[in-house]
Amino acid sequence: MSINEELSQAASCAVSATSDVHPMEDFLRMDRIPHIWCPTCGIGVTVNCFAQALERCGIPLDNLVVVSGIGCTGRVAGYVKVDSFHTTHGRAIPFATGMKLANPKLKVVVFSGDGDLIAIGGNHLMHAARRNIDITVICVNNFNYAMTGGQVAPTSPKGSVLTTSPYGNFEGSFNLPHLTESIGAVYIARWTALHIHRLTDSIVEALNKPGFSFVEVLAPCPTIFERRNKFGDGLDRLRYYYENSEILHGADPRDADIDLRGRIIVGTFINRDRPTYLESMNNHLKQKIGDAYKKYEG
Ligand SMILES: Cc1ncc(C[n+]2csc(CCOP(=O)(O)OP(=O)(O)O)c2C)c(N)n1
Ligand code: SF4
Ligand SMILES: [Mg+2]
Repeated sequence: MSINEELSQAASCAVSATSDVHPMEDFLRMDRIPHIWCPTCGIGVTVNCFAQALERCGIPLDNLVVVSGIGCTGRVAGYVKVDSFHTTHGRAIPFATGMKLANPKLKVVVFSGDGDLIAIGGNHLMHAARRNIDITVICVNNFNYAMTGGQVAPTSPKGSVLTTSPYGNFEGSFNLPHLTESIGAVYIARWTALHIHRLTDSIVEALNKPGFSFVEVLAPCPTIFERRNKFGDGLDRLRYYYENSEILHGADPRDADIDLRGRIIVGTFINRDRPTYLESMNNHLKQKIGDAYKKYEG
């Protein structure tokens, strides 16, 4: 596919459809549109991919819950037409964990930003992945705390110019595929907002994968990150992704570091199996107390 075809597909996800009926209307709360996101922000593209994944994943929507934290990405919970919860900053994962354990039949999806999930919520991410809690986490990584004006985040690449790093960020940043691989996630993929088909496919795979699955989406934030770092608007950033991203399925996540202006490795890095938290608990207690233990199914 040419850059122009890819860009026009991505752009058509970011702006309203020309017909009166949006193709994803069954999955979105159209009464809440227009949404709050800036033109060419990558969050809208990601929501569109998620809606398409919901259409394809085969999971009954009555059984699916979306949980978001706080931030521009955190507003996703308000636009999806499923049961959804807009929780406090950083606490989407513990909230989701509680729901999954209270009702294991639910498919629980956490959809939030890099600051929410990796900074204030980083500890919760770590323990949910370690325990292999059966949830899917979609992380929109725009390399900053956008909603609060663009503070530096643990995901901001070295050299990033942001509100709190006017001379460039000097801290090292997290490589999210490597981080989540080392704490135990069973499915890990990274795409950019340009890779709409591959991102949609990965969300479908993640939704159907038992255990802790993690999908990182590198998304333009034209209003803050792209502007301050002189990357242009969101479409310029998509062009940058086109020219600089390389698909390497199965690559070692340690090689997936992000440089401010360097090559970006994307793909499905990890797809492995291990017992979920509830499977481990049921097996353990069955072994310990035998027939006295009634399998926990919620
Ligand atoms: C306890 C608490 N601390 C700080 C804030 C302020 N706050 C709101 S959103 C946000 C960062 C959001 O960043 P991210 O998750 O990356 O979302 P984005 O806006 O970039 O999509 C912060 C620090 C808050 N709402 N609550
Ligand atoms: S500030 Fe950035 S992340 Fe927030 S809506 Fe605007 S472009 Fe998107
Ligand atoms: Mg962010």
